[in-house]
Amino acid sequence: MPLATKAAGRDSLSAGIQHHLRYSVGSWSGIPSKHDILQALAYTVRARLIDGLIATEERRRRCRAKRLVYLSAEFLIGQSLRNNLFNLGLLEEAEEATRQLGFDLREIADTEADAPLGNGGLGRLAACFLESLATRGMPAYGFGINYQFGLFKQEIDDGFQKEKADQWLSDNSPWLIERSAETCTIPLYGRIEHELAKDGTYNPMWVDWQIILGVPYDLPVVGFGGHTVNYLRLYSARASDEFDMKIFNGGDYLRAVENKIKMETVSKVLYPSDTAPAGKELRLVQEYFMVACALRDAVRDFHRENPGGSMERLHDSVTFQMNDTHPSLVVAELMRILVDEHAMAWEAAWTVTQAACAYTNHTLLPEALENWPVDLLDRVLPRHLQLIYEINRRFLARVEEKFPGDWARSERMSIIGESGQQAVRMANLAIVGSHSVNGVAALHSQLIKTRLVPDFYALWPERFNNKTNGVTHRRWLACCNPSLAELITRSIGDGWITKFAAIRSLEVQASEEAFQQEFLRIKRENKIQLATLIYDTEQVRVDPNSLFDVQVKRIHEYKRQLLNAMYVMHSYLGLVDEGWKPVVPRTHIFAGKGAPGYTMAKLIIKLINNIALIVNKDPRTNGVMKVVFMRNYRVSLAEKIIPAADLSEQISTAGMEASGTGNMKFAMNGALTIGTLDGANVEILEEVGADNIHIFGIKAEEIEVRRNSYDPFDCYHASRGIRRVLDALRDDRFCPGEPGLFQPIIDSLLHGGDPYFHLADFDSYVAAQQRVSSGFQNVPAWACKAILNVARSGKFTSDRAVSEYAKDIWGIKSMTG
Ligand code: 26Q
Repeated sequence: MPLATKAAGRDSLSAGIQHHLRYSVGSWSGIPSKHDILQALAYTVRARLIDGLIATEERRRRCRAKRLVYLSAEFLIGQSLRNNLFNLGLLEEAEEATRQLGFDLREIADTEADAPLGNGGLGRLAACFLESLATRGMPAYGFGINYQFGLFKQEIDDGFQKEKADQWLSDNSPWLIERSAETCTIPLYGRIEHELAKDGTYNPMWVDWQIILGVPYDLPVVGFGGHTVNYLRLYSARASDEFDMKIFNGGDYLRAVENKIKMETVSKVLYPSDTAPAGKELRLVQEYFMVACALRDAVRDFHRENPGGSMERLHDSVTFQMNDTHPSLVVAELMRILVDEHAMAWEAAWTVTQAACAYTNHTLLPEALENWPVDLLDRVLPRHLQLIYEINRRFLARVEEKFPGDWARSERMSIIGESGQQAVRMANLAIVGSHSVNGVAALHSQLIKTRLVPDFYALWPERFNNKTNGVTHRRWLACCNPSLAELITRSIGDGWITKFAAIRSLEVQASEEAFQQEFLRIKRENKIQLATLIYDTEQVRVDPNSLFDVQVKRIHEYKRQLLNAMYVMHSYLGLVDEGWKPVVPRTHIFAGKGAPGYTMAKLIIKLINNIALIVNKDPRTNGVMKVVFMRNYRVSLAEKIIPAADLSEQISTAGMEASGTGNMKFAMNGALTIGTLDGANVEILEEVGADNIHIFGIKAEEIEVRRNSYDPFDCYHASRGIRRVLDALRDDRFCPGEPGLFQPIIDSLLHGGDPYFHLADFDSYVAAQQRVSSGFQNVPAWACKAILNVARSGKFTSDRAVSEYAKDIWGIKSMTG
């Protein structure tokens, strides 16, 4: 019998749901649960996606189009149902179909668990890019790891963060399609046998390696309009049966099982830190596993599509984009494949590698750069270490040519660094092995050149470029804020959904009273919904008329949630001790996870929770202020919080936040930013204009200058406000039953030199907050500014970002015109 080739997806959604309720979910009697409906609807949508995948793949083959392989250790997908329905144009039909079954689509969609395969900004950026690339009809694919445990679930116990494993449906999600036939085999460990070839040349052999299997799972990524369905390919690690059988036949059954377990740990868990921690072997293996699987896939495709073709033109078929240094072993693995497996000459292989690879940097903190100890690499990937030495030898010869005798420079630029122990500097490897190095906001890209790697910039200025981040406005405005989306469409048509620059035509509405009224009504409605959620999850009653002041993001000292917390304490102490009357009532909303091993981040979470408890139970704060820490921040929670925000807190120490992307999401939903001149805030200021944003604080260059002479005690003595807050902390006013609990915070701020300049920026921050409060009193003026933020957020769509990458770096084109 021939294989079914008919597109399955043309039956109605209702028919599909009925079919899948019976045959996929196995529910045939009684009333199906919300979860049953979710599953059945997801399976119905999955069939449509598969039709799209097949059609897109055929189109790509026919065009022989160059493609992008986006390599990332993280893809923070969140929920999929609503966005898939939206992009397929099926939202209304799905609403009707679920209504007929007695359910509300919103409730069904809310039941879906997030796919938590990322820590924060970097992982979410990768997910936004895939959606924009599909919408633009680009042949672009994500490659990563199918972690069985994604980022931990955050519980709050007595104000402290507790981590719980989040076992999402890595092998049973309706969105994942297992592709066992494309399984690949990855060697690891082993040793090098130093041999000479017949002609006397050195011919090292990598022997005695172990094998891991990479089983791909594809998550379809549909673009708006449904014309293009690309995929994100996530690999699960499995033990090889063949390898097990060898041990097993040797009679050692238990060793065979142990080995299987060991191999399968490779894709077990996502590392929950968003800065590079001390080099852990498992993480290194993960990074190699992902890269090795992706390359095998690319090479196999190349041979399928260019039978007999020479790999010397590989870079005409594919570009490998490294999302930070996590996939930077791609440089060594590609060289190994070309030189060892395809017997290509070194120079030719190097030309291909550099032309095929590109690197995006996401951090300016030197301590967050990845370094892998040489001994560890030697044990796990001995052949790759050899290749890295050879890459480095040739590279340093170039440096010596250009800067003869400058040993200090060579030391700084060397791929192998010497600080305590010898280690491979992955950023240096990524820069040397790429034809493009980009930062993620204008300021960040500038600081890469002047502060992070000036020596590399001096050698290869043409390699460095900027690609300011963006977010998909379909998820972050159209889907998560449907009422505002509808108002926009009523006013300017629906062109903005695919051409977000068109959002600017809203500008003229900003000062129209009727439009302002509508805008404010929607904002208020979103705030009421969030207030209900806050009550349901945190049992705190908040007033939708108050100013919703929001800081939601990973908890980090450089992001300065502590500065915000200090302002909250300042307001509270002013109210209860000094009798200040606040200008407007505020609700201070926080959410975010701290890395499990990051003690200070976890103490800041505890501080915010203690402040919330004390402020919220004090009758003197009634009707004036509330503080909430919402637990378990994740994509789906962000989608509820952001549309309800009035004020977006983007207050990192200048020069430390590479870009930020939350800042963009808030602006497009009509929140005003209070922020430092850091990351993309600088560009948000440029776009929205100084009247429509609240900028404060020391600038990046000044921070650099002041770092040597800064004494936080000077600020303490000079500022009444700082003293009031720190003295209250010292006197345990925010931890009455837990004396000394927050001493480490005081120590860091005063005796530890306040490396993040909280005290230096405090007074300027308070002054900016005062401007915010008085601004909020003037309702029409505030609405006008908020609307202008929406209207002027056009630059910050990831559609623009991926088009710039496609043109300047990847050399890929739309297949849909
Ligand atoms: C590295 C080695 C070992 C274990 C973990 C890691 C690791 C994991 C995640 C290191 C860093 C990350 C994530 C970094 C991140 O999210 N950076 C953010 O990227 C955003 C997108 O460009 C920017 O907007 C943010 O400014 C940046 O902080």
